[in-house]
Amino acid sequence: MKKIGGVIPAIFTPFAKDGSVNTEQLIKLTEFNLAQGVSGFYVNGSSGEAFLLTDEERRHVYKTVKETVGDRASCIAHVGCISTAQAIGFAKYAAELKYDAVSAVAPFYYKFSAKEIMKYYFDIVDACGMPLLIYNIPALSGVELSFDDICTLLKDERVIGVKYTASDFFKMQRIKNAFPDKVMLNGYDEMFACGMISGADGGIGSTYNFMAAKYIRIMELFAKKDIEGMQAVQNEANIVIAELLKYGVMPGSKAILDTFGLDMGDSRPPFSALTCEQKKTLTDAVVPMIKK
Ligand code: MN9
Repeated sequence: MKKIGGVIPAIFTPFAKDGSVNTEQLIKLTEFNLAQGVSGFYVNGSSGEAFLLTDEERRHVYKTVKETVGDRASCIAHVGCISTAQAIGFAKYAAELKYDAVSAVAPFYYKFSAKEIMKYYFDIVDACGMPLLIYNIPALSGVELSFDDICTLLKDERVIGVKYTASDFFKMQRIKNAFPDKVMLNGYDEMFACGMISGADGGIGSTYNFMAAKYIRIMELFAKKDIEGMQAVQNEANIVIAELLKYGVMPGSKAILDTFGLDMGDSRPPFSALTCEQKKTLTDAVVPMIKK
């Protein structure tokens, strides 16, 4: 298994005019990310609109990204679903494709008990034999994994770490402190520097798709203990993110990537497409800061 850490984009899924997955642009976006110097890929996560894809499309995305990356960076397949069997199906496919690890959001919607959620994770690792990264994103999943639940999972050697998309840095720090050898990946890009200070080994995020350099820089500055430098670069990223959030992360990011010569298309309904005017207002406001 390749070492997982550093700056890992949660890759977006480009769509063609007819709404289908745009394979050519997905390959181009993967290469674009590699050229930015990213250390890995998180495939079919929230940013990839995984829950808006059919099973067949999701498999196609795993395959396309992994075949494009080859051995040039680590690849993590997000396999999370409400159904354990469906998640296992994706995890087995990721194993076949030689992904480095799988990751899964907690099963959501039905308010499963902690016991049921623990079983879901253990069933996935038992079935696929792959290292697993817990995906903790309570704001979207509605499932708050407790400190104790996360520790129970991390005690298993097959559970290699957490993608921590939450702003409770006290909890992040406690987890890292309890399991210093497990990988902690920050989830909210706007809090990347806070995550680094709280013990993260890097991050997984959507805005890395177009401004990975800023996060790579924050990691370098952290290594040099240059806190003011970290603040300055995080501030640049946050000026962009504050604008982006007005339009929605996926639709807005796709409009930004279009200005870099990619053709990302619109996000899938029920996300609404941005108007040409909205795209222009957003990109005029943020692209100079991204390129800074
Ligand atoms: O987990 C991403 N979360 C989602 C990572 O896509 C829901 C983040 O990268 C956020 O998109 C980003 C903006 O809030 O921090």
